[in-house]
Amino acid sequence: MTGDANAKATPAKETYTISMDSSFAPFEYQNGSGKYVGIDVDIINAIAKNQGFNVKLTNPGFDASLNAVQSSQADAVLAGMTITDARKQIFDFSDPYYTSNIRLAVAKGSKVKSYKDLKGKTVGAKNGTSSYSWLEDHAGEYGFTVRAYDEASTMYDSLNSGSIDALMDDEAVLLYAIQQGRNFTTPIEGIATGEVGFAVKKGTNPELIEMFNNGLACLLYTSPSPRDISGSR
Ligand code: ASN
Repeated sequence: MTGDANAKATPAKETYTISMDSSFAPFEYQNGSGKYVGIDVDIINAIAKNQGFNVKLTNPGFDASLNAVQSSQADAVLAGMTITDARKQIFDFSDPYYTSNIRLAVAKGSKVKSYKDLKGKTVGAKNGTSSYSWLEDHAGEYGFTVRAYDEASTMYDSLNSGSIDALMDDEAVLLYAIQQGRNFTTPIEGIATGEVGFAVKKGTNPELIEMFNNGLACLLYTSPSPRDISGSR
């Protein structure tokens, strides 16, 4: 961790636009009244409050968020984004705030018990994600076809209706979906994809990364109780 819990960087603009996934519970998702809530929402609101900057949150989806930041339509991505060497070529990342696995899900009762059982089958993943890259890298080896989705709810519904045979997503998100009633199982262990961070377009908004790191350090090391960092619900 590089942040200083006692330091404050100076915002370079009035309001920063933070782009997020559209359907990625429990990190960002719409509650019953259509308001976006979740871990990423809580984290950025708490950090902005702690560091004294304003945020506007938008939820176009994961791949759309990467594009929005690359084209300078948004200042940063906060969407459970894995820190990878390939991404480091085009983004600057904050200190990590989470460690992630990706994992395969199939419908309950499916005969798929290993990657080998995916031969001839169709597996979904969201465009631009680490799950999508993993599937692309292994499609030849196991003989499956990859289907790309813009967002998760259509993909989850496709698995439910049987129009795809399996899907891959972040493990925590999958397990949460199952806990919330999705009729899926995860027959194979997750694959470690590493740490997750907040990202800006490479070479831009350095003060935003500094404020994120300082605020994160403050939340992790000095926050008296988790109740103080929620409040967005
Ligand atoms: N964990 C995914 C990735 O880093 C991001 C996401 O699905 N929101 O590729």
